Amino acid sequence: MNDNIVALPSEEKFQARIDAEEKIEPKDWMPEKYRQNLIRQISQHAHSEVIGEQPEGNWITRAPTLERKAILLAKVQDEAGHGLYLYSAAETLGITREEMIDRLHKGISKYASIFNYPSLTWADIGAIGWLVDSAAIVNQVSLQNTSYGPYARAMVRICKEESFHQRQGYNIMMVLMQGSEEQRAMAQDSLNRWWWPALMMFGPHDGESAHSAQSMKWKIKRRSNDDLRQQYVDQAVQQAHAIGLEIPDPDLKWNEDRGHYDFGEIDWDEFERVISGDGLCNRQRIAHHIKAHEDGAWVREAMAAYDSKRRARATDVA
Ligand code: BYC
Repeated sequence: MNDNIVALPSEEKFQARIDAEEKIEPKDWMPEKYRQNLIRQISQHAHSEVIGEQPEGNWITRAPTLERKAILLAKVQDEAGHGLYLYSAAETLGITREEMIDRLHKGISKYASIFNYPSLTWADIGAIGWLVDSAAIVNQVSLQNTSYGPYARAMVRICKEESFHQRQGYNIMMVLMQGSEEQRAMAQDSLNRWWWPALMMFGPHDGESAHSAQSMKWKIKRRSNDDLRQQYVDQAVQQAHAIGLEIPDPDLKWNEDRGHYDFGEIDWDEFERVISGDGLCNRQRIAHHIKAHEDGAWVREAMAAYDSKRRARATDVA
């Protein structure tokens, strides 16, 4: 840290470190609002990874081949791992795992709206991998440069794994599009249902985003919601066309002047409904998580007992 920064009062010193692209680490001083905002975003990110296992897990027993089943199993396990890295990163900010889970169960803490839509067909597994993981990558590549060290470092590994997820999803769609009439129709139907929820993953328009201004100033977020969404649309449209899929948006049009696709308006009423708990699967997702958490209580208790015994033995030896 340079001498000029050391001489400033805490808040200004903190902002100067952010402006100088220094990473903030767990034991560093930070404004309470920075800490709370990070806990909010990282814990919601962690919940999204874990709840996202549900629509995908729905198809593990029905994957069309053993190879597809093995790939899907590995992907779902990766998502659980992402949840673990992110919960661990959030814990460095002074919140416990139990508190975060409790907030999820009480509906205080959100998770990505897209996981409140059902996975009805095998093609939906392709659409989730292709569209949802692509959206996650576009966002998370920018988060590799977020100002909080543990969050930034978690993102590096997560992005590598999401790239594999994206490819397996796109591969499912590609193979279906090379198949029978019914298979092509199934892939198109899936894109029709997941396209708009995928665009909602980037959050409200910049002007409506409650947290963006402060999060950008603190470099928690590095790019705006609309900016990331535009990048996503530009790349997804080309990927769809390459395998013969049509984007379900009559307003989609290449804009030569902007060098980007123009696209239609998201149904923001639907977005609001889903993030307020009234989507197609919200209740089912939370009920399932609560049951799995309760069923796993004995594992946590056994691990805690083992850990305290191990520590006691280590103290005896010392
Ligand atoms: N869904 O001020 P804003 C995955 C909320 S998982 C639900 O713009 P912010 C995968 C927002 O939380 C990857 N809620 O917020 C896993 C806020 O409400 P609160 C998921 C949303 O934080 C398994 C309010 O709306 N990725 O890929 O500045 C299988 C106002 O919004 C959503 C991440 O979590 C939404 N879509 O920006 C397969 C990325 N959008 O908190 C795949 C990390 C907004 O005040 N998160 N809200 O109650 C972020 O980058 C940011 O939090 C967001 C929102 C861009 C999502």
